[in-house]
Amino acid sequence: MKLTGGDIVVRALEAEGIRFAFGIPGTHNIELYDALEDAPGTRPVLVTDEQSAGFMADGYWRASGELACVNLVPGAGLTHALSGIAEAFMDGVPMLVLGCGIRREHARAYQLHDIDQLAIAAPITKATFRPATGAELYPVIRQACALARSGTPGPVMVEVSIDHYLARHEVDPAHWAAKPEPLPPLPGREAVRRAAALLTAPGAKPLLYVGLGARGAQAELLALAERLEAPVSATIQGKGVFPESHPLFLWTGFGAAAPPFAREIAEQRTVTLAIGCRFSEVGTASYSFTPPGPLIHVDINPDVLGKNFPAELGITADAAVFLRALSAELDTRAVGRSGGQADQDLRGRISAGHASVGAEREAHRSADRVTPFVLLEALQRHFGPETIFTADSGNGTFLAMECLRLERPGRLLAPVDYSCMGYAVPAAIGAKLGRPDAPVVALAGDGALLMTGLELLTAASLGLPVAVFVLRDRELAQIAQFQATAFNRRTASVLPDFHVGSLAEAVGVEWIGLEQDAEVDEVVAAAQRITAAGRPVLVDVAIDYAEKTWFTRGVVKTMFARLPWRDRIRFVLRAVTRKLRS
Ligand SMILES: Cc1ncc(C[n+]2csc(CCOP(=O)(O)OP(=O)(O)O)c2C)c(N)n1
Ligand SMILES: [Mg+2]
Repeated sequence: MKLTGGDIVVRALEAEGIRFAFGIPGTHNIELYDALEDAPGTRPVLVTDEQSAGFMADGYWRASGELACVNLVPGAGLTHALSGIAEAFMDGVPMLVLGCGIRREHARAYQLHDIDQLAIAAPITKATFRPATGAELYPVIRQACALARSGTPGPVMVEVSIDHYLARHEVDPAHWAAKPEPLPPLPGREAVRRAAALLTAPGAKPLLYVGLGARGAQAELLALAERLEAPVSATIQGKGVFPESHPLFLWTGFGAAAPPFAREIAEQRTVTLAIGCRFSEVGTASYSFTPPGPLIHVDINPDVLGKNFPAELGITADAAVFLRALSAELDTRAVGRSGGQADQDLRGRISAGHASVGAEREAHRSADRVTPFVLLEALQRHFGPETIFTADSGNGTFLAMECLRLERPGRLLAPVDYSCMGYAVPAAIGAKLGRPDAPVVALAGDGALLMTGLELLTAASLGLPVAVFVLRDRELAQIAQFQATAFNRRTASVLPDFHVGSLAEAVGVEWIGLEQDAEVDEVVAAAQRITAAGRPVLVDVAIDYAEKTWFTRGVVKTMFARLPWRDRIRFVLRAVTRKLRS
């Protein structure tokens, strides 16, 4: 039969279960958009800027586990979208980047939007494809989607030439079968035996460290932690993979950027089992800890094993598959719960540690503005345990990481390894489309809001009830606070004033001001009611960042300690001199 390229692509998207195509149309892909208008399975979502399209597809996957598509015009559409694609690439988030290309049927030069797109996308995608014929469109898109989901997930780009969209092609849908997805790698028996031996050697005190790669292994992880009576630390992305109300949950991270109790407990462990993580710079607060050795490192991607910290044992495997094999091996060794008993001393120290963090926070409440932990605690209470939070590059991510207590993965979506500002609002829109049943709360920095806050118009036009809390400190705090510490002054990090409410009104979204702790309960409850009634809301929060996060304090300490002595002295002298002069 004969189908246009637009129809063929739509059929491939529908076959992949891609329900949303985020983007802005252009002359090159109007045929595709026309086909999408009639597609029952895939819906185009118009954004205000393509960078948001990437963040939306990202938030959609992190919240729902389903693949989405970024639908781009050549050149300008792709370059706008690069930030979102790169975030997905570094954070291990799959997406189909459906680019379109210039005419290839004639050789005219200087065509509209013509740049070498595949060269630009290559370093931030797992692969790029340019189907040579109309008949290739369907299988290539299916192949790209399978690749995006496999191994460490990530973006994959397919460039469809305008010629292929416009023309009709002779195809045979009867032969359009998807290739079966490759099975995840199985851990070798000997490797599992060695892991079990290291974890249960006489006197061994394991520490578990888990990342997003272990998101599908929550039950297995819980069983292992209890069986080994091992404390569990998570990466930022891995937050919630291990339930944080559990008495063995230590902290997000465990080094210089963690509170003293978590640091001390981790230091006393004698072996680390790291699953589904990569020890990235942000995840480790600038490599602020060394995992207690020996390190057993398990990940589906062999390239990450032992990359930043030498691994005694590197195992390429899916987390759940490995944990089940390990459990069977521990059965044969009759390893139970350290003699059938919970380690009450360890559990007591963890619980006292969390209590002391809480007491310290209480002691540093803001006098006249909103204290971060008071806000975050109220958000969890009013919006409930199913809530999905999005955060942005800035203080918000680290506050959320330290203050939220999450029971499941996919509840805190944050731009971590690429750390691109502008993520929170569009990711919240993607998350809400992916999980319409779950409340969605965005924590956006005021600087970040200036980048992608106009997507509130998208939320309003789609009737998506997301609650956006703008952390309004009037600065680019995550940078300003480093500048203040190191240089005793702030350069280009104080924001010009703007009126958040007027922005909300301009895009047809209700807004509320939140000035101080005493109003937190009332305002959060009001915001929750507005979203429960099906409408988005923007809350302008006068946040008080005076109390630094553990993360920020740890990063400053670690980076300073890494400097040669000469530079340390120079930094201190400069800051002191400036202080005396001011
Ligand atoms: C696109 C981009 N530009 C610049 C940065 C550097 N940067 C990291 S955090 C930050 C400050 C963010 O300010 P804001 O959104 O107000 O959040 P805050 O830290 O004040 O809560 C900046 C400028 C970045 N990560 N991403
Ligand atoms: Mg700010």
